[in-house]
Amino acid sequence: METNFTTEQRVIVVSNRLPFTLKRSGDGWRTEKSAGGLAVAMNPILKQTAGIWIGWSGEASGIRDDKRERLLRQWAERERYFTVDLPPEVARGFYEGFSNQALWPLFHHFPALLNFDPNEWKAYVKANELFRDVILEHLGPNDLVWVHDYHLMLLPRLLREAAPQARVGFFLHIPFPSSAVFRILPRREELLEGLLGADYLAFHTYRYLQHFRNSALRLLGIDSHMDRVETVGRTVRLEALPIGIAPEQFTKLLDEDETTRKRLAEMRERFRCCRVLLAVDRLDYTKGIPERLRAFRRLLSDAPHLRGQVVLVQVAVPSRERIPMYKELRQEVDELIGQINGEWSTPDWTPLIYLRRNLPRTELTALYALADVAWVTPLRDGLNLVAKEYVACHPEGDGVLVLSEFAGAAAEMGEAFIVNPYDEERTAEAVARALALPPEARRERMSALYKRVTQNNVFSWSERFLSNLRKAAASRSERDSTKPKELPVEETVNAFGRAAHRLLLLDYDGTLVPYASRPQDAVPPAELIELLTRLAASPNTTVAVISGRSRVDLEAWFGLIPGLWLAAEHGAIMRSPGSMEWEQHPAGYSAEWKRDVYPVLEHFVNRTPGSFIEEKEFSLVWHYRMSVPEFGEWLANDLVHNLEQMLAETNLRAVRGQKSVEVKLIWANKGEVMKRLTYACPQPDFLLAAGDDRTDEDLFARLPRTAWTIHVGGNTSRARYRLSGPDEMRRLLYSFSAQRDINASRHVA
Ligand code: ADQ
Repeated sequence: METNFTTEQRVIVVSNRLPFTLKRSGDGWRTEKSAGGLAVAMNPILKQTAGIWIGWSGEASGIRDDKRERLLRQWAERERYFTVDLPPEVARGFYEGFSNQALWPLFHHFPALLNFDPNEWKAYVKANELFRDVILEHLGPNDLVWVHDYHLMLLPRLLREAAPQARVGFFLHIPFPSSAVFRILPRREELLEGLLGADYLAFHTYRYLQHFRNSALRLLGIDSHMDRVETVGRTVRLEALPIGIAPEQFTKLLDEDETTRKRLAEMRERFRCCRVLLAVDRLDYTKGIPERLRAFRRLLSDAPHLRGQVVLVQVAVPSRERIPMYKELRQEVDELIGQINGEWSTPDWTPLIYLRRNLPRTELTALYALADVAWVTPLRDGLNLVAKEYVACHPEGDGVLVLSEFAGAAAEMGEAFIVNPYDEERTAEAVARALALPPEARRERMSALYKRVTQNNVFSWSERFLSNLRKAAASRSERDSTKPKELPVEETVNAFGRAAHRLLLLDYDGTLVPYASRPQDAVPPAELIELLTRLAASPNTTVAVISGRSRVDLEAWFGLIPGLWLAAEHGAIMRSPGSMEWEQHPAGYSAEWKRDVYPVLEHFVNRTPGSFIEEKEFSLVWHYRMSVPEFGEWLANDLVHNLEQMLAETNLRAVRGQKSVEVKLIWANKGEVMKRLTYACPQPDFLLAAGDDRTDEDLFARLPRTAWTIHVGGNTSRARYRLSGPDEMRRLLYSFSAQRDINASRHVA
């Protein structure tokens, strides 16, 4: 399969294990190959981009000798595989500990099996740091770093901190659990933050992506969109991208390999009397092996006509055998198989054939091709490659796939018989139906699956991942050069001090004070009133508070400050210093529209507990700050969408604010205010505007590039500078007022 990677961007693949494992043999060492699907996908990329693979050797004895070093050097020179050396204690805590006894069970929704040990967490952190160190030894400025899986969730952030310009993508091969389960995990925040260090994060399914977004919102308070998360100053791209297989690895064997063809013919002969059901798994509790065996027992008992006519071949490769749970599972499976065969076998028929070992690819392919039904029913699985491998071995469209709804693969394999593996009775029924399916119906389902499996293969998967990573990293670099820079406070204060005419345009909520749950609770503290009073009294200084607030609020809070300009409702009305009158925008105004819009918002209030409507003179606002976050976000999108259609061709617009949707008149925007103030302060040589949300962007857009435009908070903005929050903003204003005092005292002296 041809891929079209450009050679200038080298790919660094990073995964817990390399395609090679180091094994002790006598007093020496040998290399064992693991023919995992990942190597098949990554090797062509490495070849084409002259890339490298970084991972752990899988060897934890702690013995370091010359022979070992020599072998590892060979890996590096011949294959470009570089090892991360994990000391035995780190390796154990990291791999058998936190990765496989905390992350693995919890991410597969088995919270009762979670076994958290703080020392193992420390080992996990340490191992991720050791991976980072090896990557940094190799990292070049153009490289694309592709990190794989749950063992390395801290790595993106560790890399970002050490090499801020690094282009980092992360793929999670296992499910991302629902936020209700994820929150059980100790150190959950660190893991989320670890992932958010990447430029691009991909999961097998939209459901996992959605779970990740919910967790980021609920645990870190970070909002996101379906395709991206905005973190402080950076965008992390998100995508659902199910992995594929390399179908030719199987089809080629069936078409051309003598051993495979011979084995298939032999097995066909051997199983002439029977229909064959096939299950292939790693011996893991997530794969639902005991559940399958019990469903098979039920099938034999409920469908007597199948006795003597059907065989289940269960292939299970032992894994993680040092973890007690896995030993117990092995025993349980052994016992169940003994029971079933003991109960149902006859002298010339054995219902269950159990192969507990790794099979050569030729043998596995022959089995896939032989089987009438593949029985793939994990209790939970990131994706499940076995389902796709089985389909690849049925190009003629025979064979049926029975697939668990809890395998990620179910999201794209709708033509399978989808079952709930916890429902023994219906699973057995589904298998019986699959066996009885007429050839035409089988072909219809299988050919649709075959087409998809061959099209969405592992090569198109990796190509798409890298192309998205490239784009995500490129748009970050572009934004790095245009995004607001940290405000140079001293320089700003000096410029303020030197200026002859100053104009300060200040937003209120989120800029001068933090947001409160209800708008009426964000009352300005006394020191803010005092600060604004001092600033507005400075000679040659015009200060305006420009807010989305109603005139009632602004008047009550700031009405008595001499010299202060007020603009309410985003500039729909303004009050000049000394005047008691508010001036309306010349466009004129009618409130008729509220009659139509109010009921729409009310409908949303009824659907969203904790949300409410705020009515202002010139606008209506739906606030959802106190409602369940993701529900509010979701409805807000829905509301804006509804309103956009309803308000098309009127002079009203629906605008998303901070946890609010506001319907207001087009001309009521902060940019308009500038016209009036330019008249009051014709040629300021110090012009500063500060704000935190989208409505402030209108104002920033109107100002000359030389203005000190400040975005308060961590979002994207067209402002030149940023400050992190209202505290920093007020500190800046204090420094301005202190300058004024210094200047005044100099003047007196
Ligand atoms: P795994 O949990 O390993 O992978 P799976 O996707 O089923 O699960 O892959 C297993 C692989 O091992 C298959 O390629 C299969 O052919 C092979 N295999 C299994 N038993 C075998 C045996 N006895 N002999 C030889 N080969 C055997 C993790 C996630 C999955 C996700 C993959 C890829 O848990 O959900 O699909 O990564 O992202």
